Amino acid sequence: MAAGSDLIRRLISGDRLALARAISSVENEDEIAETLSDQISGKIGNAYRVGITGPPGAGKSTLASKLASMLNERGKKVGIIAVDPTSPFTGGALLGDRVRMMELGLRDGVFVRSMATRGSLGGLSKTTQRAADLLDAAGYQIILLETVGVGQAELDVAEASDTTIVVLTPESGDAVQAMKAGLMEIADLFVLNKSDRPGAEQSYSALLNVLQINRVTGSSDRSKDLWSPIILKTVASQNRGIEEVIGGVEKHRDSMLSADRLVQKRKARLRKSIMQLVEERRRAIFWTNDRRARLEGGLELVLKNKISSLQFVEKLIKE
Ligand SMILES: Nc1nc2c(ncn2[C@@H]2O[C@H](COP(=O)(O)OP(=O)(O)O)[C@@H](O)[C@H]2O)c(=O)[nH]1
Ligand SMILES: [Mg+2]
Repeated sequence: MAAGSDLIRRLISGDRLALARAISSVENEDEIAETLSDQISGKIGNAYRVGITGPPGAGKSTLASKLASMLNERGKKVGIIAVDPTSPFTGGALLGDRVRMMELGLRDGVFVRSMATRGSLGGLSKTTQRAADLLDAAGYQIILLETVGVGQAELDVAEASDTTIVVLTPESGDAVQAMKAGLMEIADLFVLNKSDRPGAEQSYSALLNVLQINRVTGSSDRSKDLWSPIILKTVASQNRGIEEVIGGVEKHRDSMLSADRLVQKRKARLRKSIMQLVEERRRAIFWTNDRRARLEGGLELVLKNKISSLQFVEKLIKE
């Protein structure tokens, strides 16, 4: 308990080591993790969260670091959380990229952190969100959440963002892949990175087409939004188009603010996280040693068809 409050006090005063420790604690779900999350409530809600997702190798980490640099030069404190097994922070990228990212993290006002991808699916988005909360409490104004857009867990993480950027490349089939992976539904901004590569124009047109079809047919929930996703071209490795991406995020934020969507989005996030907490708590309360023992005993009866699963559940709950 005391350890937790001391850590939070130091974290809020700008101690990076304390912040790193607190994130590890949340990541490992150790004994002070819940206390930490509890003690920062009231100190969060100031940061703007931007999800960056897309296929491996699209340039998400490169884009995140360029965005962070530029925002930092504009006087913002920026945090990057990468939930990506192929991310430079955890290996998989060229050494030069990794070194550049680490250098970025040494800057004052930029905090870089990768999260392990172990753990349950639901756990991943929960831990990411809690880590983002810690950065928020520590005064980071913009938090970039990088995830590989391949599965439900990653989509969940994207949901934890105020604005979601989907990064694609001119490599053939990306637009179609993105549709299949459900990325079209979550994107507020598309970034067509590696626009220095051949086929960039065709990919841009293809993507534009898909979006227009979506808009006309209203085939997604997006038709209810006042915001229509936009597409921007970048060459992240050459720092090209970065300013426009920041501008796009700001435009989306303003659009949400004016339509009161930001509050709704944050409420939805909060609702989910509170429900999740209730679930966890209920589960812990329910599964006493006694009930666990009775479960073991009951398995035999169900297996031998003496009682149905449902009947057994009723008994377990009632007694
Ligand atoms: N040609 C080109 N390469 C890029 C661009 N952006 C990033 N890269 C390179 O693409 C590779 C993968 O980038 P990375 O940011 O690690 O991708 P991630 O897996 O999506 O995070 C790295 O070697 C980058 O240097 C770009 O705009 N053009
Ligand atoms: Mg990466």
